Formats: sequence, C-alpha cells, structure tokens
Amino acid sequence: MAIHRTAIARLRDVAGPHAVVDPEIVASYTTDWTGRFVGDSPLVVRPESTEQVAGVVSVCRELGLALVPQGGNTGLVGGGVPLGGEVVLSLRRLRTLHPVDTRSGQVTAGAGVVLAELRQAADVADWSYGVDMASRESATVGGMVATNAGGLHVLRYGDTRAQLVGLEAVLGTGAVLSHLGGLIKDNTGYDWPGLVCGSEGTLAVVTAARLRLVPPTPCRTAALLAFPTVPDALDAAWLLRRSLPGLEACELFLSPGVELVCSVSGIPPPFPRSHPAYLLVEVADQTDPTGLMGEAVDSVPKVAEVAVATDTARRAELWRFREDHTQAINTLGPPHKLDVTLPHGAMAEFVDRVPETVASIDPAARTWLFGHVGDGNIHVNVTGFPPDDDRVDDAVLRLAAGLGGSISAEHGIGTAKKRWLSLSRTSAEVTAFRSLKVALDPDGILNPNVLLPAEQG
Ligand code: 2HG
Ligand code: ZN
Repeated sequence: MAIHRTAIARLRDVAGPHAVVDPEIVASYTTDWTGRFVGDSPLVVRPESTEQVAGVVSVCRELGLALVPQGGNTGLVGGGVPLGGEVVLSLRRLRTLHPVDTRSGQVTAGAGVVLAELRQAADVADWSYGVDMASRESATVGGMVATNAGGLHVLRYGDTRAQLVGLEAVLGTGAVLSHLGGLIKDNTGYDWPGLVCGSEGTLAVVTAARLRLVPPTPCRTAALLAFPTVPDALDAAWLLRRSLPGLEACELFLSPGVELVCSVSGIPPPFPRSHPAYLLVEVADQTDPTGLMGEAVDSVPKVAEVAVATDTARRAELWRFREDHTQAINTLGPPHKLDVTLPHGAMAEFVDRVPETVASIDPAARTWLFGHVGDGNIHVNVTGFPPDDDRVDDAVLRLAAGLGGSISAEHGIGTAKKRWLSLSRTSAEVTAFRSLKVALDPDGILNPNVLLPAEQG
C-alpha cells in the first residue's frame, strides 16, 4: 500500500518520532513468528500512550488507512501481520505496569507488558498470574487479551478472558473506552472487556488491562508419564483431572515429537526407550503435593514409565520435552498450525484419524500432535506443505468440526482460518459479529483482513 508523505507526517505528529519507514526495521514487524505469513507495510507506528494510540487511530480513520495492531508478534494464525499492506500499530511501548494491588489481588498492565514481566511482578507481590505459555518472554498483555490466549494452565485458572476484570481500549472511531476499576461484581451493562477479548484487534485496540491474580502455589511437582497408546494417555488425563484438584497442567505429546525435540535441542531422551505417548502433568499447591501426585499416578493403569521432578531445574528439564516442540517443528520449515479443541470423548478418535487424513493428501507430509489435552486442546502441526496450500487445513479443520470440536481453541482465527469460520459459527452468529464490527469500527479500519470471511455476492 502506498502511503502519502503527508500521512506519515500526520502519524508522526501524533505518535512521536517512533513512526518507522526504514524497510529493514519494518520487515521485523511484517512476518509472523512461523514464517508462514509474510506481509508488507509502508509504516510501523509505535506510540507510547493511550492518547497517542487514539490519535493514530483517528488519523488513520480520517485518511482511510487500515491498520493491524501488533503486540509481541507471537501469534500463529496470521492475525498480527499486515497481509493486506496495512499500517502496523505496535503496542510494545505501552509498558506501564502498575504496582500489584495486593489487597484485591489485581494488577493493571499496559498492552506492551510482557507476560514474563507480569508473572514476575505478581510473584514478588506474593500473588500469581494464572496464565502461562511457552512464549512468555515475548507475548504481551495486549496481544494475549486480543486473542484470548490460553496456554498451559487453562485447566485450573481459565483463559485470558477469565482473568480480565477491566479493560482500556481504543475503538475504530478513535474513542477511548476505559473500565479499569476491577470490581468483581459490576452488572452495569454489556461485558465490554469480555467482548473485546478474543476479537483479534477487529473491534478495538487494547491499550491496558486489569487482571485478576491467583493465590501463590509455591510447592510444585511435575511428572512425565509414558504410555503404550494414546487412548491410555487420554484415559490417564481424565483420571488425574478428577483425582488431583491442584492439577495445573496436563499436556500430551507423542514419540516423534520427543525425538525431534531431542535432536534439535540436543537433549537426551526422557527414558532409555521410546514410548508412543507421553503426558506431562504438574500439580501446584501451598504444601508439597508430591505424595498426593504419587498416589494419583499409582492408581493410573498402563503407565509404562514415570519421571518425577520437584526442584525447579529438573522440572524445567521435563518441560523442555513439551515446550520445545514449537521451536523444533519450525526448523523443518513453516508449519501449518491447526489448533483445535475436541470434546473429551472424541479426542482419541481425532488423534487416530489426523495422520491418515494428512497422508491421504500428501503421504510425504509429516504430522505432529501435542497440546493441552487436560482442557481438550490439541495442536496439529503439519510440515511439508507449501505455506499457501491449504488442503490440509481444510481436511483437518473439517475433521475436528465433524467430531464436535472447534476450529480454534486458543490461537484465534486470524487470516489463516477465516474461510472456515462457518464450521464453528452459524451464519446468524457471523451476521451479529459483522454488526458489532460496524458499530465499533464504522469504517472498517481495524485489522480488516482478520476473523470475518469476505461477504458472499
Ligand atoms: C503451545 O501450546 C503453543 O506451545 C504453540 O500454543 C502451539 O506450536 C504450536 O502449534
Ligand atoms: Zn498451546
């Protein structure tokens, strides 16, 4: 998209000197983390305050310029990069992290605050933040709210929407809506934070969030369990969810993924011999949960081998087998990432059928399966298909939907999945989505190529 020099000057006026046109710097904002989605932009604006964000949105509206809000650029569905030549509105400079309100157990964080920093501030104040994920060093509060990020602890604390007790954001009109009071009971109308959360930058630009914290659980035990089959591992996940109230994470991965992680990361395998399926579980409590975990694991049938870790270093070693999957898979080229949720009863069938579904399209492609099975979320990664060949996306998303699942568990729709939105949402719902979009972003300048499929006819 060509952009007139006066437009750049106007945006610089409102966003200060941090409006960049240098192609080398711009390039670092236009490709997604996986390398599958490569966009192009004439300009990246990096305002430092909500007022400046509102100014940028107002100028863009006046000049008819579309923009893509971007946080840490850790999204995996092409929702935060300018695939239609939009201006990039980076929120990373909104780094104000207010002191933790220790009495209410809440904190207000600017959109650019990084998850690791937020978690650290909560810990220091003797609270804890309920959301965690592998991209904690780069993912930002604004991005996590915009995508309703899930992660490793949804099982226990819910997704980002469940943490949100207040929001500040800029509508497509340039109006600033601020509701950061953090009252837990506040029945005064529409749930504005809940609506914007997960709207992927299409309704408003998130500038700050008020987040609830959870009581700290300093005593943690992790266990890696090996199983002869995937259904055995899934049965175990179900049993452990029921018998361990302090269960914080319950992650599935399979032998090919572990082998890949070990070869890419150079770490030794978890056990002397390989097993078809693994569950990584972590229990956290105020007192040592190792005994409880041991009893629960002993009651699980078909466990082939177990490794238990209580100290931080050993737990981190076990977590690498799971958390290094994303990085390791990316070394094989940009993957197709199909993050789906299945009803618990359909998960085993889905995991069984995905590889043959992929192989029926291209026998040389490789399928990688891992994810948060405790909450029904599995990440299907497929390598070996060109970025724009979406036959595999079509087949896998249809398989998930056909089994009663959702085509996006926690990564969002972005541009990658918008043409399949109707598999998970009725046309009446999509029509209502469009009405909301028109009401809050009348000129359609906010992330216009994301979430909503093009209208027919
Ligand atoms: C995770 O659970 C992330 O590690 C990334 O959601 C998943 O790489 C993926 O597909
Ligand atoms: Zn995930």
